[in-house]
Amino acid sequence: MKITYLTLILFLISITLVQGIQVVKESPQEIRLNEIIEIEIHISNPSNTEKEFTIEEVLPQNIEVIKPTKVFTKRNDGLTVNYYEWITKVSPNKIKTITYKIKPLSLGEYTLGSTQVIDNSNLETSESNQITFNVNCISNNICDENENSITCSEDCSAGSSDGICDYKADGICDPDCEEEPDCKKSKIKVIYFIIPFILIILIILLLWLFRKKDFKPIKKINPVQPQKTTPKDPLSGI
Ligand SMILES: [Ca+2]
Ligand SMILES: [Ca+2]
Repeated sequence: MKITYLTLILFLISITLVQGIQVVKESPQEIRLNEIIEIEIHISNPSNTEKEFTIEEVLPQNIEVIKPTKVFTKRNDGLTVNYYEWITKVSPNKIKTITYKIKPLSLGEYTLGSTQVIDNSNLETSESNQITFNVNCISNNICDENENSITCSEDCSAGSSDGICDYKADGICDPDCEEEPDCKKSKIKVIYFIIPFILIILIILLLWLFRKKDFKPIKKINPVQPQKTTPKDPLSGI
């Protein structure tokens, strides 16, 4: 009996999940700097009635909005964030796609959090997947200040001075690492050279000091002047 009830509950849950709206977000995985990226949000309405949704998409920092140009602002975890909002209707058993365009202003990885989709008929909220994409450099054969071996592998070789520590034993001492297998060896070599050098200098210094002490100039002793004696008159005592 218990098994029957459990099966029924699981069946109802599965119906609810299937009946729930699906929100899927997608974008290209990488673009070049100064390019515009288009993001698509697909909303499916599996029910037999038309539904109206409010869609909220929080935008990442360091971007320029391209289309639509109108953004809203709110406080989120102490930060002021920009977001898009759309109110749209989706026909029964249909999928609607909403697109927007932004222009990332810096190199590196961007993350777009989940899109919030609220069913206005019952205020149930659905969330999309998160997505990430990379903004790569425009190669000019120079490892520029804002570039590194991750964002611009064409210009910045691994192990170079680019602000990223490439910790690996590849025969290159990366100057960005505090410790690195290839840097340790060279440090040990320097120590082996410096310590004997300092010891030799100390020995020479000590020898010089001792020598200086042993050869102190002898104080001049005034020679004893012979006392002048007046010759006695041999007849004086008589
Ligand atoms: Ca460059
Ligand atoms: Ca480096």
